[in-house]
Order: sequence, then structure tokens, then C-alpha cells
Amino acid sequence: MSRLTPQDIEHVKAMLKKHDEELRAQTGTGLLGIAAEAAGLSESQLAAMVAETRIGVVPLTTGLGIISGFSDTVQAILSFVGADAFVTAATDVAGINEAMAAGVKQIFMADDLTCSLMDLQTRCTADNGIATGRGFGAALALAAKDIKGKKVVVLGAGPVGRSAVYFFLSKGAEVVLYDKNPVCLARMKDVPGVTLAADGSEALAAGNLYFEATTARDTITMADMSEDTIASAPGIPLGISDDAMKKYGQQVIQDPLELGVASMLSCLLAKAAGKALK
Ligand code: 2YJ
Repeated sequence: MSRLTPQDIEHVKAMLKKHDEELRAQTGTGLLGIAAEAAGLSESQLAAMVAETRIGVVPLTTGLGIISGFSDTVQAILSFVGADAFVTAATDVAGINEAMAAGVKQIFMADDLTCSLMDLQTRCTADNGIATGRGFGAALALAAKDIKGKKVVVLGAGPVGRSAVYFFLSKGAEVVLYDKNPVCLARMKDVPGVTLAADGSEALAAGNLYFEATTARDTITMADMSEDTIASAPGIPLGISDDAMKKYGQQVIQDPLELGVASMLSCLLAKAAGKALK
């Protein structure tokens, strides 16, 4: 699992509107619409739910400590999609107390292992890894118009990759999966609709819809891309090589935090409303 650096997220706040427009050009809908798709909601259903939120974002100093700009950026993303969100002045337990005193309905917190959005009334939670898989999966499905019956190549069988695999299967796609860790890969061997590849090249040769959820660089290079390729790439650092990005960047859906946080919100609100995520 990668830890975000302040550099990864320094431009996110200022570029939210532009990123939303880029996503719209790539997928036909913006951050809110993609998040809605990730949670099986319509955009208007999600907008109505989001309008009822009151979210405290609590910075945590534990472990490796505060990531400069992290909580502010999370708050900006939540506000951008219509939520009522604020960052507590205090950190850690005092921050939770502050949020409770302010009457929050949801709390967002992240330490070195877990990034979670919690609903206080229903006790539902949304995990960043699972939501990120669904958010970037939804973006790829929307960009490809319909993925039913199509092959989707997934690189990386960690929490994000696995969540995307189940999302793609729920949409009727076939999945070709590769992870360099044989133990992670073997865990998925009996999942119907999933074919395990022997290596990255074999996986990438199987289709032109890519989901890159590894923590390695250059897993997808120029030779793997063409005019027909669409890649959704939540992995940090970005797995698409620099030259491939230069030529095919418009076909790559990518951001460090926006789709993940927006999808945490949609997945949480869907679960809190009693909707099972397929
Ligand atoms: O509050 C803060 O500023 C920090 N405690 C934020 C830490 C953010 N955590 C991470 O980046 C971890 N790698 C966990 C992310 C889980 C993603 N699935």
C-alpha cells in the first residue's frame, strides 16, 4: 500500500474543477456521476443523499503522522461533490470529540493502514481501498460505454484490484488478472469469470481495457497502448510509463485521491440507505 506524499496531492484542490471536466470528457460524467455509478445509485439519488451529510474530517498524528494538505484536500473533494464537510482544528481523539460536539453525522479518518469514512447513525463504514476499486472501475466501465461481455485486464490483486474485479464481474465483464505476488493472485483462482495470467505481458495482450492497481512504475508501456486502449489507473505511483502518458494521456483515467474519496462517500451513503453493493 502506498502512502500519499504532500507532492502527490498539492494541486488537487486547485484543479478539482478541471479534473471534473477531464473526467466528463473521458467518461461522459463528472466526479459525482462516477461515484454514483460506483455505488449503484443514480446521480440525482446520490446528490440528494450528499445534501444531508455533515462530515468531520479528523487529522490523525499516529504512526507516520500528518500528511501535509491531506485533510484539507479530502474536505475539498467532499465539498466539491456537495457534502457539508469541515476539518477539525484538533487532531486524534480531541478531533473526534470536536466533531461529535459539532453534531457531525459522518467522520473521515486515515492512519497508515486504514482510510475510512464512518456513518455514526447506521454504523456503516466505507473503506478507501474498496471504494477506490469501485470508483476507478466505474470510470473505466463508463468510458468503455458497456463492458458486458468484454475483457478487462486487471494488474494488481490487492484490495483496490480485487474490489475492481468484483465490480467488473457484476457488470458482466470477463477479467484477466495478474499480480507479481503469486499468493495474492492464487487467492482469486476460483472466482468465476476470472482468468489468471502468467505475467503482465500475457495479461495486457488479452484486451484493451486496462485497470492498473499496482504500486510499481512502468507496468504499462508504449508497446501496450494503442488508439483503442482505455486505462483506469489508481495505482500510486502511476504504472503507465511517461512516454505512454505523453502520447495516450487522454485515454488514461488517473488521480491520487479524488475518485477514491468521492466513491467512499457514495458507497457509504448507499450502504447506510440499506443498499447492498454488488
Ligand atoms: O491524517 C493524516 O494526515 C494522516 N494520518 C493521513 C494518512 C493517510 N494514509 C495513507 O495514505 C495510508 N497509506 C492508508 C491509505 C489507505 C488506502 N487504501
